[in-house]
Amino acid sequence: MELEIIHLDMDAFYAAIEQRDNPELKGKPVIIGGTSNRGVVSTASYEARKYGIHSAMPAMKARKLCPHGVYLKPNHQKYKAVSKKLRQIFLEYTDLVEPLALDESFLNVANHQLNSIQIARQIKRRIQRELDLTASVGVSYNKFLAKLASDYKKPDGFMIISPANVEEIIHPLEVNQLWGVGPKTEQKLNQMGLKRIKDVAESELFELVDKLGARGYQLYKLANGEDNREVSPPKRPKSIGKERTFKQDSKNRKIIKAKLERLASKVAKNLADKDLACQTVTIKLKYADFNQISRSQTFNYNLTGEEIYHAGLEIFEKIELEKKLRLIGISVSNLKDKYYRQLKLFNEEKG
Ligand code: TTP
Ligand code: MG
Repeated sequence: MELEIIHLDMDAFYAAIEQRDNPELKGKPVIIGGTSNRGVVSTASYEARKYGIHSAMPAMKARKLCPHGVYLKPNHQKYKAVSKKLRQIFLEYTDLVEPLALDESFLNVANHQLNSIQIARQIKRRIQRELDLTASVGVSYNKFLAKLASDYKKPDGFMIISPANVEEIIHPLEVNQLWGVGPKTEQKLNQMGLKRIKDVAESELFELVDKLGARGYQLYKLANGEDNREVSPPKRPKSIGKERTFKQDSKNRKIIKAKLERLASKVAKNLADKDLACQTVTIKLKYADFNQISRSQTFNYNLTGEEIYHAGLEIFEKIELEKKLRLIGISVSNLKDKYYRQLKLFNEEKG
């Protein structure tokens, strides 16, 4: 049970960004959303939470609770940009990053030379220095516990849950802190006399399964600190490509290269939009008689932007055109996260 999972959750994310960008708002109750009477609150600064304001509260109610609060419209573009920067920091440590929301991610750092606690502290410090924001961070040996840990001392929290302290920390918590337990399941558990995680951990498994089915088994495991869900990065495409048929079959290398450049720039843009880079470039040619060939080249570093065209061109230049071409295509594969510094390279640089 290695401590290799980190969970990070930014504090009062939207509100903290607005306070950062407008120092007059620091220390004040700031409410994002709820600018129109019919809306709901997206989030509230910790100062505003003292008045009982929280996410998803109707604006009307928030205004009654805190009439002198500063109510702002959300600026989603800005929050997305911050989220992207956070992701770039995370990807310097591992490519096993699973975002749950704009401001929240799991990291599996098992493969890094530093240990998870060092990494978690470093990331927390960097978020403070580079983004002027605070995150709450949890470190543990599975996802459920890492998330509980990050939530434990919010805001600006740092918490480690290890096999040695797990019971002491999670046993006193209410059952709604178990992953996936909403009001309905909470009620069922309460009706069984189970109010705290300790009660679930020490209950009879067959009774839980009897009342809750497979979910009962899962909750029993969680209550005992067990969770075997992997940190799984979002699925990325296997390859991205573009191809075009010429209006007229052609053997004119200049025309073909111009077409290749346009296709490559579209592929590069598509890749960049997804924050990806590639290590393999493939050129596909279809001759006028419909015979088709493809040639690939693989690199041991990440290619982006114009590098993709240059790689494609290099491949194309080596091909002897037997006949007129009907179609040309370029595709990229072996896709990598653009911001992920490969560990090997990283280690070599250091050594
Ligand atoms: P949260 O992490 O749930 O909340 P938070 O970051 O504002 O506060 P904290 O983590 O310190 O408790 O959500 C992140 C952002 O997502 C939040 O700033 C605003 C947005 N959000 C909504 O727009 N509507 C919602 O109902 C929730 C819960 C969040
Ligand atoms: Mg948050």
